[in-house]
Amino acid sequence: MAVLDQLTSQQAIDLENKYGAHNYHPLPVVLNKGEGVYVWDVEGKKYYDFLSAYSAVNQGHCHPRIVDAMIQQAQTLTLTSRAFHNDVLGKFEKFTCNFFGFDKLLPMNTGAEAVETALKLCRKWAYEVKGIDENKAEIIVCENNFHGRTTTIISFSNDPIARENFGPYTQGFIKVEYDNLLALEDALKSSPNIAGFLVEPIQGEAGVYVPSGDYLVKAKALCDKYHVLFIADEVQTGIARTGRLLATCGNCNCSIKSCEGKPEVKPDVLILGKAISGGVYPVSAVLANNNVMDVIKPGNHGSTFGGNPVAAAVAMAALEVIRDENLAQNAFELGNIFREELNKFIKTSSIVRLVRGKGLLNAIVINDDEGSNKAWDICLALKDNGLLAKPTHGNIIRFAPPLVMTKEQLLDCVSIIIETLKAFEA
Ligand code: IF1
Repeated sequence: MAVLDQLTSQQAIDLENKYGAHNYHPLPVVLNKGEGVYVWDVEGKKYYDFLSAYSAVNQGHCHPRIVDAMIQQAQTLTLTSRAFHNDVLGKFEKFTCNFFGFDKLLPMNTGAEAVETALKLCRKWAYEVKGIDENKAEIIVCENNFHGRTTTIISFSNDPIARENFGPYTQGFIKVEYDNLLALEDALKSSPNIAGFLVEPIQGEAGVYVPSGDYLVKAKALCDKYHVLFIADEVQTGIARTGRLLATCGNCNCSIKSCEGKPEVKPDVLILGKAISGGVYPVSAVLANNNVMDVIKPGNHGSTFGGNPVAAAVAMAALEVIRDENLAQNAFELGNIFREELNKFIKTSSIVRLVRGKGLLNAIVINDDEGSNKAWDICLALKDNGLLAKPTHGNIIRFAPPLVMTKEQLLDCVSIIIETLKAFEA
């Protein structure tokens, strides 16, 4: 069989099982087309995508403006490496720095690479600016974090599945309870060698945990007090997903109504990925002001594809779509409707404990113990009913549709979700 012959779903799954590493357990659906909020499987069944490739497809599948930008650049110049300049990278760096309000940007490809970049930047700043003794830098992270899958990143994970048998582990990290300012201040006081605090503004993979309203603002103030870098991992929460351009919403240049009057937290280091490219191409970036970013000198860090012309062109188009289609405001408004409708259902439901989230990053907690398969079974039933979602941990189902969804489509999805959940009521 020629590899490109049209496969049935089962044939596609069988190929992956035989020839692919088994590093995922996907829902049994095989997609071959995406457009806006919809995806189709190889048998032609249409679904609402309620995962958005883990918030990478905020602008909707195959957004024409982003795809066109990719095609134009791909037909012109795809990769120069950073051994030479090209005529797109500087434009991307300027556009994105102005978009988010920072002096400089270091371009990478994946979220994990950007997190690793931020950790290296923080350590170098600690030795060369803060004056911490060599090889003594400590970075504070949160329990139940998810920041990617490199050896260093899983070294400070407490998820056994992500961490087991990948040792020896990288040192120099202190874990504190998420959303606990006392624990954070104790850690900040514990040593003169604290370099940074790496935090997700909402803990996505842990189950969409939204911290207390003043947590991020007060955590940043504590970092300033102890001369420690506040590093925001907005790979999943950024790019309008939570109803604001950034979940930390720090002095960016947006004019989004939903940002008015909200506390501003300006990270010292901002980590972006996923939807910075609209899910069209791997792009990530670390942004900081000169007092931090200027510790990086030629040869200190980089990557073959980091900041390549296609990535730069795609990312500018993807960010323009976020701005021009007002997607943060749409996420803000639709997110409120989503939680309001689910809360009405939860009042009389025995199967759902609660709904939580911000903007269009939400999750429901199924009223069953963590180890049960009920969340998985519900996602299988949602699939049969035309909506794709997947559990995060145990009994939590994440709901994160593309931000281009209309109110009518959202209400249609709410009724699919509620009708599906009703079938599991005791
Ligand atoms: C998987 C979820 C997991 C991230 C944050 C960095 C990264 C991610 C806050 C790394 C990536 C992805 C990875 C993917 C599933 C998904 C995910 F939380 F989004 F659901 F795993 F926890 N910071 N999240 O969420 O970015 O290197 O993947 O580009 O690895 O299974 P990446």
